Amino acid sequence: MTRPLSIAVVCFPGVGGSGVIASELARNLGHRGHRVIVLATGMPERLKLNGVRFEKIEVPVAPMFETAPYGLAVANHLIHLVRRESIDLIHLHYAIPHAASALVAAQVLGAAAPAMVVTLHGTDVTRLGPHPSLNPATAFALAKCDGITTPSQYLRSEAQTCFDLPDGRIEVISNFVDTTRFAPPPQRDRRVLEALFDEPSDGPLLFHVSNLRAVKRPLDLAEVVARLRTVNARMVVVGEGPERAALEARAKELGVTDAMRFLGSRNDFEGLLGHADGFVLPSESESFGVAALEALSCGVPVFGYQVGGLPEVVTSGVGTLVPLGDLDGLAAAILGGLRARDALGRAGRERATSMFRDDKVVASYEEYFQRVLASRGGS
Ligand code: GMT
Repeated sequence: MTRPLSIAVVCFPGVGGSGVIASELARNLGHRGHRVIVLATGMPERLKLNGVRFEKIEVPVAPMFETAPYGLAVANHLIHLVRRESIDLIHLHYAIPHAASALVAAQVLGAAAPAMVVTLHGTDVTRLGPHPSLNPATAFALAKCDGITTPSQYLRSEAQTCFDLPDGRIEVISNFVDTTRFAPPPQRDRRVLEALFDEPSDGPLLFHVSNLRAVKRPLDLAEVVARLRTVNARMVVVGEGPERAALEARAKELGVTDAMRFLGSRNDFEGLLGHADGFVLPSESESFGVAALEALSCGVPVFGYQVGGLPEVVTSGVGTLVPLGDLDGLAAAILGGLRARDALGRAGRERATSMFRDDKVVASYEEYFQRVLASRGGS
């Protein structure tokens, strides 16, 4: 680290990966001596207990607003913050609407505006980015900000096309994992997960964590369990989301309700995850896949589809990715992976610690921030 910075972080507080990464990055930067303030409409789950300063963004409601003016509230909060105290850099997670909020704040603040860095996370590029109601202003705002990052090469390429950004404009800085918190248990014990089910069984124990949105294709989880009924596979599902009811209904139709356990939203799942035989992530799109990385770090092989940036995280020695929607292939890959479970798990842990350990990646962010500041003459 060169000099300590004052950094404001803007993120969505929900259970999604962008909020997880923003919170963990804020915590790590704080530990490395930077002054960090996180701004969001609520305290992000992963920020709780982490001792990072938090400010709530207030979004006014009024009878004439069909939807609250969140983007404008972010811009104004940033303006007040910068007028009140010294801020070197504002790091905004998720481009929509944060890139436009940053642009408005920078215009109002003029010469006093700090450096603005936007991290693109996924659907801000792949789903929302091309929307005519969002694209031109977001592309303009991104062109004006001081730095842009993506967590994968895949998302960089998509973002360049979507927002018409030139080569070299986007820095790839991967997502990361706390390899101490997400670590293999000293002794793998299948009874830890078996205890969650009514009946004991010797079948494979699978695990899934997500916010159960349609993009995660959660119904495929029940399909996979049904295809692995012959070996008595069971699955633990952590997370809450709009598709949970549909998933439970599909599990019932397929007769696998007893083989699936829904634990709801919880933040302490790492104590369970390491005892699983495999992690299943059947997303149809994933810019990176933080949940997959957390599984690798716990020494658990990952199985999913060849989509987006997932192949940059899950390589062939640490799990298997099959073509999107190939449920039979996915079930077969899990069965095959079980035979090499320990070797895959060891290689996954090694990959997580050597490539994606939090302190290494946070140092890359630090270096990038310093470069951005130097390029505008601020360091
Ligand atoms: O883009 C989203 O869907 C939101 C975001 C989130 O908040 O969950 O997820 C994305 O960002 C994560 C952190 O960078 C990535 O690990 C996820 O792969 C990515 N999700 C998608 O691309 C669908």
